[in-house]
Amino acid sequence: MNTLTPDQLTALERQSIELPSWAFGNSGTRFKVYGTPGTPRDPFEKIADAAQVHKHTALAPTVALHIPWDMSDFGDLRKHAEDHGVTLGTINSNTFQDDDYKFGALTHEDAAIRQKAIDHHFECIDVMDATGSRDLKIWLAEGSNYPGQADMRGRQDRLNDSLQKIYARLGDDQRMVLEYKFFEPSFYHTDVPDWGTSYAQVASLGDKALVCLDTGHHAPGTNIEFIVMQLLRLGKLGSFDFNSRFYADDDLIVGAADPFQLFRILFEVIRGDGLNNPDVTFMLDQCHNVEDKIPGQIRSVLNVQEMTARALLVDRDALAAAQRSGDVLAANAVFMDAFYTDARPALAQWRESRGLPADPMAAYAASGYQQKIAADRVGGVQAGWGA
Ligand code: AOS
Ligand code: ZN
Ligand code: ZN
Repeated sequence: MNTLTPDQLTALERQSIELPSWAFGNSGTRFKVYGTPGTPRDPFEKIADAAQVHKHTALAPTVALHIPWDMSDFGDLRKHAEDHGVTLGTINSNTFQDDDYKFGALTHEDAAIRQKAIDHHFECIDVMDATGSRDLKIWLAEGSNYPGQADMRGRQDRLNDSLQKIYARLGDDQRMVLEYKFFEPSFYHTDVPDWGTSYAQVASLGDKALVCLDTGHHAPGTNIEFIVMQLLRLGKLGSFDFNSRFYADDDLIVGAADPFQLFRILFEVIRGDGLNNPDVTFMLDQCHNVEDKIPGQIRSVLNVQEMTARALLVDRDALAAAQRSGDVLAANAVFMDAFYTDARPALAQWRESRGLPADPMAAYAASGYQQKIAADRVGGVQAGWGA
């Protein structure tokens, strides 16, 4: 059971996870942002750090950028990424750090402010042209705090109008993914709170608009794997933002809080042909507030790989037979057998056979890179306030 078949190993070899540039910057809570020695001072150093994750795992060949946090000469940044063995991925827009957006951006009552937010997305599409990125990811911090404060219906209509304009600007090979989040920073209503709203909005735009599912953006107890199944079934799952949470949008290391949930999600990904499907981007959206960032990202991609391996181990023929015959406990046992199988020794051996470190965490620690950046870099920046 704990031996991975050649087909399963091929699936694992093809697995690709996109890292967020902001995971390498300092981050924290509203109470305190702790600095970490060696934190990147600009997007170029973030890319160099992300490349370390790929170097030790062969799992993370692309890096997502955030505009304006990662504003640079994108021709140079693209070349720098390629020189480091990675490429630039999803471009994330930002309409949540400007005073004009206090009462909304793409939904704002004032047409001039809406246009400013639309123009920002046009700028992001220009960046995509320069970086060669395919996806524009939109997460909106818009909503209201008190009943009666805002006309929810009017905002939904204005949102659709703004999204139509952004969509019309996309190139033939470009896509838009619309992320949902049930609350925060607004606490009464959010304009894109759930997958249904995101789906309704993107479905009205066209084939190049899809849903982004951030695993931390649901109410406690939500059956996230059901949403994964449904979006894959509808052909509308464009991307994941992987992370884990104990309480709200904690942005902790994926698989740290609930490995079984990650397993269940990945099982539905495999069941729905979403694994290694170029139409579905597997991104991380995490912050490392107290732990070192590069090993935090290495741990994260390994967690995804380990749970993917376990999900691949589910005996789907036996599961289907038990499901067909109504054998509840046998079906559950097939599922749980795979979940309880420790794939780590097999994965370590397999990594070594491919010229990778058996233990990427140990290999990174031994590499001296962390000590080198701590000595070389002074004055690293906070995620969100980067160059
Ligand atoms: C915010 O809660 C969302 O998860 C965003 O995807 C993301 O964390 C933010 O836009 C930083 O890029
Ligand atoms: Zn996210
Ligand atoms: Zn989030």
